[in-house]
Order: sequence, then C-alpha cells, then structure tokens
Amino acid sequence: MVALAAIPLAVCGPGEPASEASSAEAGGPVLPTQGVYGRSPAAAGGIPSVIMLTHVAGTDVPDADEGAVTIDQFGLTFSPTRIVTRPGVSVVFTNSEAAVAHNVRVRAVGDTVDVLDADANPGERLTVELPAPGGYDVLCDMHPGMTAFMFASDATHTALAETDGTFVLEDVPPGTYTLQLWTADDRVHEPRRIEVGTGHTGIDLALPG
Ligand SMILES: [Cu+2]
Repeated sequence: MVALAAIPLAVCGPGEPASEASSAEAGGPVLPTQGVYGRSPAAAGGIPSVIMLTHVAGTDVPDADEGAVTIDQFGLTFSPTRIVTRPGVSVVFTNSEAAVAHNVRVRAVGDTVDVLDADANPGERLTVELPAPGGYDVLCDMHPGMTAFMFASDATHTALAETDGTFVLEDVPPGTYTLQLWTADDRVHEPRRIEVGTGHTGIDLALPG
C-alpha cells in the first residue's frame, strides 16, 4: 500500500486572486471560494473517482433527506447521469417519455447482483434505496448506452470527479477532515486527514504510474 502524500497545489488566503487567473489561463478547474479542489485518478470505464470528506469534529452534519434525488428517463437518456445520494435514502426514477418504455437495472460497480431490475413504462415511478456506501451502475436493458452512475456516501462532503480526475468540493468550512478516495478498481485507498483552511485548498490524489 502506497501512502499518499498531501501535495498542496496551491493554498491561497484572501487577497491572493492571482491563482484564479493562472488557473483559468491553464484551463484548470474553477476554484471554490471556500473549499477543496485538486486531481484524482482519471475515470475508468466511464466510472469517475469519488472524493469524500468527513468533518472530524462531527459538527458538519448533512440533512437527513439529503440525497433524495429523482432521475428522469426522457429522450433515451437518464437525467441527470451522475448523482450522489446516501445509503438508505430513496432515489426515484421517473419516465417522462410519451410512449417509450424503459428498464432500470441498478448494480454495485463490479457486482453481478441487481439492487433493482424493473420495467419503467411512461408515467411510472420506481424507487430504490442503495444498501451500502459505494458506486452503482444504472443501465437500461432496452437501450444499450443508456447509462447513469450513482454514488452512495456517508461523508459530509462528496464530489464526483470529472473524466480527467479533476474535482471541486464547494463550501467546505475550515477544519480537520478525513479524506477518503474511491475508485472503480479494487484498489484500497487508505483514509487520511487533511486540514482545510480559509479559501481554497489544493489536494493531489492522482496515483503514481
Ligand atoms: Cu431505455
């Protein structure tokens, strides 16, 4: 197991707007006014890296119904195609097509057991509760290529990274956090502590090699 070192990309306090300009020139991420940004492993097979922060002090508690999300099926696509929810919170699938039937199949990434496998006719609603933290593929058996990704997280702040691995977590108050990285492969990423300061804090989670 390789211990990941914290590599601050940039830690800026108030009155240091230069890094925003340099980031924009480089085509980098839009930095959060208050939060964490950085790099993580690139997406694998369309499955993004996921970055989770949990406030060590435990005062940064999310709402109980946070993660109650609706995914619609319309135009032969799921919308949105990427969501973050919480284990045990209901995710609703709707079908807004005029006449196209769909199917919703939900599986944990890398698993072969269906969490949900049901037909979704126009006007119908399906509900699923993800049983455990982690990533879940969403497929429609009737339309290959019609896919979505759901991630169930217990963390107080969760970000799905972009395809290239860049990520931004907005509105993370200053403090000490446990950072956990999740990727679609079986690699175990050891949790670690990070300090979030005032302004934006850069973290490099991209793995060597
Ligand atoms: Cu479909």
